Amino acid sequence: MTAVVGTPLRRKEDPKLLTGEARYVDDLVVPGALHAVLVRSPYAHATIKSVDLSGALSQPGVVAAFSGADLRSEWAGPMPCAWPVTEDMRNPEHLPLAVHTACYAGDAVAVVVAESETAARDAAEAVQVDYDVLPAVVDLEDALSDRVLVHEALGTNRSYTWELMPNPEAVDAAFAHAAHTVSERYVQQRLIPSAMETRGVVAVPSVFGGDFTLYTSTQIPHILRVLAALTVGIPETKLRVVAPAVGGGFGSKLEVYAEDLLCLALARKLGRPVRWSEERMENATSTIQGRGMIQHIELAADADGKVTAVRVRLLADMGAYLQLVTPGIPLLGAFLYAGVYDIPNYSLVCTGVFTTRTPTDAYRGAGRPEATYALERAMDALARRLGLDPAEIRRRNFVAADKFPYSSSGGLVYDSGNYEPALERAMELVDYGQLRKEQEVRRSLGEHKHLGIGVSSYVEMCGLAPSRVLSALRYVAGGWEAATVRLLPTGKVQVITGTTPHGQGHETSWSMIAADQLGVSPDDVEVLHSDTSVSPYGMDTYGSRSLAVGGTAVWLATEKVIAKAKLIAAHQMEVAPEDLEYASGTFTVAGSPDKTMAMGAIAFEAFTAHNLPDGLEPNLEASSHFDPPNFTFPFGTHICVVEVDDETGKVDVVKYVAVDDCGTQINPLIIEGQIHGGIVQGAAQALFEEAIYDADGNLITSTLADYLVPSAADFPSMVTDTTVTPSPSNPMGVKGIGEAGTIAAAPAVMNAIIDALSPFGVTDINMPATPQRVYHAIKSVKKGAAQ
Ligand code: MCN
Repeated sequence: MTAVVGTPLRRKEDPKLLTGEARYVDDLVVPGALHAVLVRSPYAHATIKSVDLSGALSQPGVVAAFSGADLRSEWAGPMPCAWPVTEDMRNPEHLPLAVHTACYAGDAVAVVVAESETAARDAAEAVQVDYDVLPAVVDLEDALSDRVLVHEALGTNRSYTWELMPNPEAVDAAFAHAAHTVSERYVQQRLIPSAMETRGVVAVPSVFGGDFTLYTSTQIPHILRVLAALTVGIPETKLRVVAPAVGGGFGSKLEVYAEDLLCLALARKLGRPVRWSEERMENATSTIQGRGMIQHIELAADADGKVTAVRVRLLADMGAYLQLVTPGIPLLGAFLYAGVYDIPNYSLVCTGVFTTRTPTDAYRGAGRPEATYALERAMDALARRLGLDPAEIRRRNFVAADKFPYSSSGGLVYDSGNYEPALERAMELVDYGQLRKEQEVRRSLGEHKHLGIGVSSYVEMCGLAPSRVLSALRYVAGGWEAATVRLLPTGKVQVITGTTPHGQGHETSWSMIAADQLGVSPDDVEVLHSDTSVSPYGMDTYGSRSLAVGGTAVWLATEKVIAKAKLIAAHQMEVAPEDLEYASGTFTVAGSPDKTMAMGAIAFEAFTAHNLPDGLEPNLEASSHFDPPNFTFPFGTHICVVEVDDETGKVDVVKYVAVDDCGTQINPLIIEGQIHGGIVQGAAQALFEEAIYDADGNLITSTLADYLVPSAADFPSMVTDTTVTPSPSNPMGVKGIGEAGTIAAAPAVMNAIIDALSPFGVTDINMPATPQRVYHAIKSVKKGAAQ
């Protein structure tokens, strides 16, 4: 059997997904199911004086309606936040339905349950809520002043202040002695994760068994099971959580949502299945949002442009409440503000702030795009200050290849890396020297379309995560992953994984790993996942962890299977186990190439158990729980080329080159797909997407007509390449790739735009760089120069 790992195998899950055969939550037919519709606050901040449900209850088909007060006794605990980042973090009470105060436009205040979705929607409009409108606070710096308190009881809008200051005096000294410094302020606008499938839930009770099945479009069935059990007060053993086909999540479905808990509580209360489907506009206001941060970054450098210190201050927008990992998101980037550079001194302070807006939480990259953005923009600012080419300033500061494993001043140990070849390869692919010449020519001719070249070198921390490190960061769960590998009597293979794919191709990747290890075809491997009854243990999918942790668990389980198979083969062939050699699913007696026994035959012997070694258990199956010793640190360089029209402000991406390194590659085709999608998502932050709120806290980009999600037509074909630097953090040497494109792309695009506009003296434009913003940036510097 030829090895498949490393080959671009097409994804085996795709035919079902592409032909409509896959079943999403909304496709599930559940007889007798009631439909829940939530009544949401139209105000960003308001006291709930009363909720009158009578109008709804009198509508045809309505079975029940409840206010937050009515359901209060249903909750065994508040909505969970699993990451109390500091001991004194302030976490306001958060219930699935607000009782006293609505704290963002979209906060749910009542629920109507009816025989049909239409009946429930009509009746929801008849619910009368008497609000006392309170002032909103949408601006982060304004929120910090505590002029308006989001949660009166907390007495402040600060949730926490988290510091990473190994040696603040050394940082101050580096700045005091620096030949050059730059001080930049960047805004990470809020983004709306717009998965193809909006959220959906069906909770099915067993009236006599007292147990519940929760079908939900989640990335985390395992984590949800534990936390829903605790919040709704259902014994964990009575709750099964199933994530059927899930149409993307990008972090937004790494969450315990009010609707999951409400459907369970309502199913318990009413004794009937209860379902809920999210509308696209609801998705904009009531699914978590991403980013939302103001960043102050300063770099100190010597006369040669060698950076000696980085100092960072962050204001992170929590939104109205702390969701599952809201406070920890900035921390996932907080250790990476030195990035790929050997910067000896480091200081960072992050303040988490409440505003009357939709809660924020994980969105593709979660903290790491923010860190990479600030650093890569600041490196370009420093290059301009010194008159150096952006590529040259990076070369002068890269962590040298012989320094790995590298202990960063941010407190991480980067597992492996070799940064310069990725930069050089990207420059070669984009034809960097030629582009710079073309840029000069265009400038000298006074053309209106300006060429801009943006470089972004990144390293990220993924493969979440060593459980002990998570504990040190005060995260309440572990970071291990589980897998079971089972040989069936016919020699086919079953892999049961604790990961929860929702677009990443795990069925294919895990099949490839098991196939090579056990000498079968990937088609002979069945991968089971995303159902807590089938895979009872798992930590699910996020943080580009699934391959490095979950895929490794699969690999380790196959090793155990092979070890047991060896004992059976040796017994059957009447030789010592040490005399057997193993390759591609076949044991061969050393020195006797004709004496072989294949894995399929061993599986059958293990199944019949007629002739096994004394004391050996029947069947050929093994489980593994892998807790990695370290994160993995993928890296690379992306180069974006733009044309900016100074008469219209329009930006066109004309070329995009990405060179990424995710260690050993399982499936290069999947990797390429992940990079493509990731880049467009990152570039969309730079060019198109922004959740815009008015001063009263209303989201004014709540439809896909107002919130610009890019299409294929908005982006040119990308040129991708990879380098391969295996990770020592796991036996296969793999690193994650699911977020890399997003992490690298936004700074590459923005650096390109600023590079194009540097002759005008434009040094910053807030994202997204819309034509209006670009145009006004050019006009305002021209005006400034004329004055
Ligand atoms: N892979 C590989 N070799 C490597 C690295 C990865 O073949 N060296 C393959 C893996 O086997 C897997 C895929 O690439 O099939 C992604 O693996 P990994 O980097 O481990 O990421 P996860 O599977 O943990 O996916 C999570 C990641 C995150 S955090 C977000 S956000 C994201 C992303 O994946 N959301 C996605 N990609 C997405 N893709 C889709 N279609 N939809 C989403 O919601």
